[in-house]
Amino acid sequence: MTTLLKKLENKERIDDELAYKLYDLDLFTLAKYAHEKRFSLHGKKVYFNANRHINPTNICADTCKFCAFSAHRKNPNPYFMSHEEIMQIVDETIQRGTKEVHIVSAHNKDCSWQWYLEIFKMIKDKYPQLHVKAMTAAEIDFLKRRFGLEYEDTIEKMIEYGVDSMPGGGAEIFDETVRIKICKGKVSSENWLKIHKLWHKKGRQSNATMLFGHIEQKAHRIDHMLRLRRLQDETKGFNAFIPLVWQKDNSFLDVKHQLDSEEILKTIAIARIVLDNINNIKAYWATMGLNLAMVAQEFGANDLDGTIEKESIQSAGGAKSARGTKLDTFIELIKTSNLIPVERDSLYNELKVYA
Ligand code: V47
Repeated sequence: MTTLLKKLENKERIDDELAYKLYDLDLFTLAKYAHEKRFSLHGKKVYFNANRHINPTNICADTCKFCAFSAHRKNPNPYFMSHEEIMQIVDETIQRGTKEVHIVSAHNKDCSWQWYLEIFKMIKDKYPQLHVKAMTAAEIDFLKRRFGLEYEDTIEKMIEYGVDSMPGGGAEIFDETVRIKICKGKVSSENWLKIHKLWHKKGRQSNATMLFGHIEQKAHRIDHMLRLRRLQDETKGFNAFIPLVWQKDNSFLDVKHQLDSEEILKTIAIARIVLDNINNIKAYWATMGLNLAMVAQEFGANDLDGTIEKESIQSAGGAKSARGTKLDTFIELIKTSNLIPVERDSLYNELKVYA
């Protein structure tokens, strides 16, 4: 433990072996070092963006046990939006000042690659300034399994048709023994990382998530972060790390507990310490609530994600996030916490500092 504390004190990288000991430290020791790092990168700034989530379909060929969003017997409301419906959402959200659409679909066998490309093009032709964050590595892998599309070709087309950045979804937990129990058949960890690497090699940026608080052990979370750290050392393509607190309602996992705040904050602090090469740690308010996401800003996080407007994935699992948050709410909360609100774009360029 003394070696670990010495390294933390000296601001040295925590090597792989020592990283597995981080959860043995108490929350406030972790917070001290995580906050130091957060402060050195971002000072008192807390970032957020004006975004809109769009989930065009919930009909899924995969059967992830943690998921409450996909249409199944606990959520028997299958839907598949038309391009016109999606464009109507985009037209409306633009009026409200949205700068990013975050488009994630379930793995629908009837959804052709052409269908995806057409909607990206429609959005970009009409609103060239709107940032399109779309296509998780899990969706790219599904296109390969369903239609035999090679990752490289899919990525080329994403760029050609206007996708600006990739979201971090589908990472879940990289450990293969856990993965087989919670999302057997979906993109493998190796391929998730490979797809992001290919995207980064094109000079593009993406995010990385980690779904935690289900059946995984603490060591699996550390392993997950270390695999991301290794890729980031190589490519520098990840903008943000987003630890997603698993929401347990309507799932097919036999887990009754929901993580407590201490464990969530510890995980955020550890992420800030281990992922010394990823600039931004999001406290995703949709999975931990706005209040805890604000507290997390003192435990290593520097971002709240965005307004979202309509949230369907986590709210299906019980989160109180279905209707998004107002930009003014972020600003007020951050100001009253004696921190500095900063509206950013999707690539973390500052748009407005509310000094
Ligand atoms: O990959 C599914 C997760 C992810 C549940 O890149 C659940 O900026 C909690 O990736 N409880 C999709 N999580 C969302 C996602 C995301 C969200 C915000 C920002 C970004 C970004 C990416 O949602 C899935 C899965 O890991 N998820 N079900 C659930 N019950």
